[in-house]
Amino acid sequence: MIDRARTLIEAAEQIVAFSGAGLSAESGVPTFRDAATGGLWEGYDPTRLASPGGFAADPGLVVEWYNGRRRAVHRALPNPAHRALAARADVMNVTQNVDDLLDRAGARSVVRLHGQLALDRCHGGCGYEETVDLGDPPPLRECPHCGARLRPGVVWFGESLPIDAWAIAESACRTCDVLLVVGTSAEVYPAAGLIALAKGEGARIVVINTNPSAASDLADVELIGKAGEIVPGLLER
Ligand code: BV8
Ligand code: ZN
Repeated sequence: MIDRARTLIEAAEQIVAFSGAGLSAESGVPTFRDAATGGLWEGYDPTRLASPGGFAADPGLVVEWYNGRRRAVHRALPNPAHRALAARADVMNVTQNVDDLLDRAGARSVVRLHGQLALDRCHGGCGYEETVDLGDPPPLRECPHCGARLRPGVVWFGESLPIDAWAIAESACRTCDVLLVVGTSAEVYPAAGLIALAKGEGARIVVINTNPSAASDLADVELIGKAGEIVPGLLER
């Protein structure tokens, strides 16, 4: 199976790597579904916290939850899968992740469909945004421009994706020869729709995941295992 995947990759002109929380799991960053398990956030539903309604209901709790994730990302290190992806300048990274591990691994251009933890932006829509220190993230505060609240620069459930990132990702997935699907449950839309889109345009789908996922049915090759252990062998020249 690994050889079949490597053959597809070697024959490909254009390769896109579509990644989710499983890519960063071995770096110690809890996956999205785990983010609410294991201690502090036991019993909190991430899809509620990662939403405008959750923020309106308890903005302090939501900012605390994000700041806990920001500190976890700050402590984390890129793993061999981040480094293997970053080493292939010819592979376009389209990620659902909001951490900065691909950048820290040296990836030059990362297309972020769901925003990033390292930014705060105005929830009032005035356009103000500011980089935050993941190691010492600021508490809930007001926008210096318009007085509305600042919130993490991520895309919440019910919010639309950044237009330019989506356009780049969509056109790359339409034209790629191989789509690597790394560490995602492929349950969140519209991002997960990129897999069927690529397949429909003739791309070969190589899935790398520790478990079967909603991407399994679309896979030409499905490699069950850890991204940090599989991805380097797939991409090293
Ligand atoms: C929108 C940023 C409308 C925030 C995130 C009903 C049906 C279908 C769709 C919907 C529905 N109801 C609502 C919707 C739409 C909704 C949606 O899809 N909901 C899902 C839950 C059904 N989508 C939205 O709301 C989107 N916006 O639709 O807007 C609109 C349209 C126009 C105008 C205005 C509005 C916005 C979605 C973005 C939400 N934000 N993240 C934050 O991070 O806090 S999504 C969040 O979950 C993550 O970012 C990630 O993208 C996503 C999915 O998580 P994964 O990355 O896949 O991680 P997960 O934990 O699920 O899985 C990890 C995988 O890794 C597992 O498979 C595991 O086996 C594997 N793994 C683990 N370890 C390893 C590994 N694999 C390899 N190696 C390992 N070591
Ligand atoms: Zn503002």
